Amino acid sequence: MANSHKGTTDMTASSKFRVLGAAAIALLGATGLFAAAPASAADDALAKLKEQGFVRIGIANEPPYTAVKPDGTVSGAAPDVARAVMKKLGVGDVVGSISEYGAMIPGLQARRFDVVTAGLFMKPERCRAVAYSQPILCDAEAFALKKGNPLKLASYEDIAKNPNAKIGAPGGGTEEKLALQAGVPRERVIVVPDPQSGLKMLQDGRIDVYSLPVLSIHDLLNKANDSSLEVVAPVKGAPVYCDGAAFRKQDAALRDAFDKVLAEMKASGEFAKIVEPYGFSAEAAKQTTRDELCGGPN
Ligand code: 6CS
Repeated sequence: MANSHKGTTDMTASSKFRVLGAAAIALLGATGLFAAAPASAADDALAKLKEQGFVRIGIANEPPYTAVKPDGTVSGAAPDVARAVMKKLGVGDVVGSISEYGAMIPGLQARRFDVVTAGLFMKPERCRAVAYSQPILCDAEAFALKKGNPLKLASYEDIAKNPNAKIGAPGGGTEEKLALQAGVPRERVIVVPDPQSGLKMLQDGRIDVYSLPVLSIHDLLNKANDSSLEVVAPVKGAPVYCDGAAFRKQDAALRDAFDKVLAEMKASGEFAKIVEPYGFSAEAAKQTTRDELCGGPN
């Protein structure tokens, strides 16, 4: 040890130290004085969730992706998949925390929740901030608008071109981003907190079009039962997106454990049994990968 204090550059001394060190470690190991090999990162993160007894999931409240019943129970395709995977990993249940889409990643990073399972679509800018699971729910984009589509809106570009057209979309959501990217001025892109508010704003004429993914818009209008409204889907020129469960980057090992179970459920048919009653295609999620949707490894 003295040599190391002297910082000797004598190779003989330092190599002797190394040999002595190795013998000492072997001796200590034999006496069991060393702690067991540290658990893997996934084991650590999982152990914490098991101890907690539930996994805190970031959600919206946008059926059929996510839904919170009046009694507080959480359903929807994304939480149901997360609940099934986590159960197989030994974590009892999910506790939902409602968030605006634009606040989900900051909330995850601030440890308000353990994972986002909300239909948060994979896009390169989001993939830079989180560790996504493999794809789960895929969908195109849609418009809800007045029957007969009086402003003839079929794309986000059509909204940009019409100086009177106002679009409602979730704050920090994909549809807001697509409208802005298509050239709709900020003042004509109205942030809508949830589908019920979007429906009301459309019915009151405060917006001319409300945009969400296809299954969300159909769910909303089927329940609204309002014959003065109609759906335009898919929105011309908008991509089909897929979400994944979004973990903190430092929880990539937990994400990998989640992915292993998700792959088994996709192969066994259990995944399809959960998502397809909600209208999602299990095949669509199997046809693509996280790396494709992120534009590179995530
Ligand atoms: O990921 C998003 O940004 C979008 N995902 C869903 C399921 N609904 C709207 C939101 O903008």
